[in-house]
Amino acid sequence: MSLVHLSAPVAAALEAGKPVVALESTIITHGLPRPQNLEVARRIETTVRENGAEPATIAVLEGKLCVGLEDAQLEWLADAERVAKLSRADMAVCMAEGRTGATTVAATMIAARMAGIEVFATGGIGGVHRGAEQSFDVSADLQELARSPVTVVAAGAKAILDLPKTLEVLETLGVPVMAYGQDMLPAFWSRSAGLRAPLRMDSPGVIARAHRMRREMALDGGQLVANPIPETAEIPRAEMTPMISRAMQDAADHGITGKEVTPYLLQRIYELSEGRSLEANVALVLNNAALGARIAAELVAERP
Ligand code: PSU
Ligand code: MN
Repeated sequence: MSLVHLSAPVAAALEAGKPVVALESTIITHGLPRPQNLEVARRIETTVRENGAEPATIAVLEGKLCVGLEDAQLEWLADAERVAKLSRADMAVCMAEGRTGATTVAATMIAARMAGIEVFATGGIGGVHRGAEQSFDVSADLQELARSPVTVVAAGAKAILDLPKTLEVLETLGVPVMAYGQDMLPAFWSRSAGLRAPLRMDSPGVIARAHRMRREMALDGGQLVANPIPETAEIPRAEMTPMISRAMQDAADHGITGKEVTPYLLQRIYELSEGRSLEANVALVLNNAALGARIAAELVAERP
């Protein structure tokens, strides 16, 4: 029996060669505040559908690697307490022990690869944390981008990360970083990080072609598409900077380490911005879902 439990609509879409977009579940359990998380998770799925692809939200539920969740499963997950946050290191253990966990970017890429899904949309990826020269905190998402052949659409990385160092590590790992429709690297809440992106891509068709070229060359790893937040939803850098510094100081004061760092910072920034960060987060994730669906549609169209 396959390790991957496909939902009926995802199984049907894959079988028919229709476009499918993978979605992560850590954003639901650890990335967005309750109760808005459920509504946002549903809106992401709807946006993928409206743009012509089938959404496949991924999570480990009682040991089962589920690719595509029923609405009741999504609802349960959004409300569940103490769900594990899974990455490459602990995903198999969670499955072996029959426990429940949400998948990060790294774990979602692994599941997508196992299910034969080539495109994945989310909000932000993990990266090299500020102060990593002391803490050594570098997300396993970066390594995974170098291993699993999935095109990941994100809005760049949050300013809780050190963006120049994140770009350096991605370059070392051989991961293409593609800004969508502009020269500058987007930085999550703002359209520009003040850094040039290594690559620029202007259409879903070219991104799909590059993905296919990697497949034909048998290159390991995926592509990172950095899609800028819509202009109307952008929050100026200057407004976010003090909140980010404060959140980082609070994390240090509370001795937060390891996989708790990112969820702690996200929650703290949400509180400090009085919900303002959430609106921007929702706008950018929906924007990424739409682009992911269009890339997936191009990939399917190009299939021989
Ligand atoms: N960045 C965000 N929102 C998120 C995450 C990152 O802006 O929800 C989540 C993703 O699931 C990502 C994970 O894969 O955090 C990275 O965690 P860590 O830094 O512990 O590797
Ligand atoms: Mn980390």
